[in-house]
Amino acid sequence: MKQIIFLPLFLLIINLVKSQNVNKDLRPNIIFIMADDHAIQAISAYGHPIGKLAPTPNIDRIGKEGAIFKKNYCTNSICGPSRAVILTGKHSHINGFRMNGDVFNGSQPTFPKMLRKAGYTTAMIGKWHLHGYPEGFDYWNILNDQGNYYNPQFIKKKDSVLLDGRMVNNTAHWNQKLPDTLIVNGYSTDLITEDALKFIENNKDSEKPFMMMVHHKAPHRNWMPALRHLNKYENVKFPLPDTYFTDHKGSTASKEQLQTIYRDIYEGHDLKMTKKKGNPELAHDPWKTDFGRMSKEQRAEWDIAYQKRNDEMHDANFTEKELAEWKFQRYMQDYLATIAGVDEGVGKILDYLDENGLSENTIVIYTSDQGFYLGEKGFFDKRFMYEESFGMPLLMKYPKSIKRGTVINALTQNLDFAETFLDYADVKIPEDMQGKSLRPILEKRSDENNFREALYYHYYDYPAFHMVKKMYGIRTSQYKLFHVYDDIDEWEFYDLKKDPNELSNQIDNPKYLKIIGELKKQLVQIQKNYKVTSKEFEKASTESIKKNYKNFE
Ligand code: SGN
Ligand code: CA
Repeated sequence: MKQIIFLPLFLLIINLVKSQNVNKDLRPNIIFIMADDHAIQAISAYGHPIGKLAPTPNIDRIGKEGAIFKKNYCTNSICGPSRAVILTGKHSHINGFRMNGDVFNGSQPTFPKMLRKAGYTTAMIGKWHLHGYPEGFDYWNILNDQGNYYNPQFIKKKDSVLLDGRMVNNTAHWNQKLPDTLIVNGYSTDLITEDALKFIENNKDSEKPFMMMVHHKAPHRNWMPALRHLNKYENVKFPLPDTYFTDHKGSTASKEQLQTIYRDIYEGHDLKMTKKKGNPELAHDPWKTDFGRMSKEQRAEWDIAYQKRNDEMHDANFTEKELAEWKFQRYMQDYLATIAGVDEGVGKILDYLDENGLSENTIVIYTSDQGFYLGEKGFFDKRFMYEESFGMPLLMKYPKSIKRGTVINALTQNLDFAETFLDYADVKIPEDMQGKSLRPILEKRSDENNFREALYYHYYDYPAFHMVKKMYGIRTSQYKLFHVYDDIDEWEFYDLKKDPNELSNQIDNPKYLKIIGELKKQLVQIQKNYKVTSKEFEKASTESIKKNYKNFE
């Protein structure tokens, strides 16, 4: 009797196990973690003195267990555009999202859509900022617009129904007041991490592989650390960049920007400076939504953490120069303390993968949407084609195919991410994508020196916040040439070996005449290859644009 019951049960179990093995899709899971405005200088694996004082052990782990890219760049150093390039594998002039505030055309092919079609479960959690709801995801839970650090508003895939009446062509009306029910109490970095862990938990036993994008708000302006990190760096003195007080000789665009720490940063909103000693009321704080949304308890803890330091500042009677230096320290302390939260989150995800036997078959990527200034040339923010803002951190691990401790020096770009993900998922890379899979160089199957001769860059967002002018240009392994245009017509050229800080524009140096001539030709060629047309410059008034681009198309 017993045998009669147990035999079918036994066969059922055997079949179940068998069918699982047969059906299990062995392609790797992909976890794509991206921070917002995380500078290379602030990741300790890159060896910069700032990173050493504020280590990021968990982010570094990705590089140690896998690869670190030393020369990775964006194509357009600003949030939305970088995200659109990453999704499409196409430059801004092709995917149509040139500057923040544009609306992403969600009907175009993107790597998440392709992965989903090829059998992946796809998710997008955190900052999206493309002014249109995500498409191509089984699950999404995004911050509204830029997002806030404290008690942020999240919109979930199902919530979009609530807003349906206000959606036009899949465009969320970002400025409309969203229902308060979408506010989630807590700290944005932690909330995003928790949701990411939940998603892995829910999908780890599925037959399908998953691709999850975990996109943090931190360390974006106005740099509000988690309560547990408010005092983390208060006693650390960060090295002031040699170029902090530069006069920007040779660069009108650098002279005319509005992103200088000691001039343009908001003392209350950004630096949490108070108006008076002994009073927590903030100095200049034009937008009330960041502090105004904190609960009474959060705000009380916050005020206590800053009070002593702010009072000391009031007592100090600084000279102008001393105050400028003090502002740099406060900026660094807060910026880096928000990164401490991100690093802890990365650690939680890596630990979860290890503890659940998922590490071997999961690709983990860490990057930022662009680089950022930590006081170099006196700046915060990004946008310029100089190294700090043009460069992007990139670390990637996949134990199955990437050797521990791999260092990549090839010129790579965010333009290559989509192609890389598709390649690892065995999905054919569409021919009209403009980047290249990084897989061959990661697996050392091809010589990284031949990966790419030159990078192309184009920034469009002017006139706009921070007033960084429009510019496009080219970077090779040794040189950088870019044209600042529209209400100006100025070229900048740097020999990066001789002048890594890009302080001395050599555009008129006769010694470089031949090299500059060659680079200009190469720039026209690279624009042709990437299908840049004269339309791109239609609105620019500069004569040299008209001269240079009339023979396009
Ligand atoms: C906000 C910031 C700017 C920043 C842009 C774009 N000001 O406007 O400093 O350059 O976002 O950043 S804030 O005080 O409102 O934060 S991006 O990363 O989204 O491109
Ligand atoms: Ca950004």
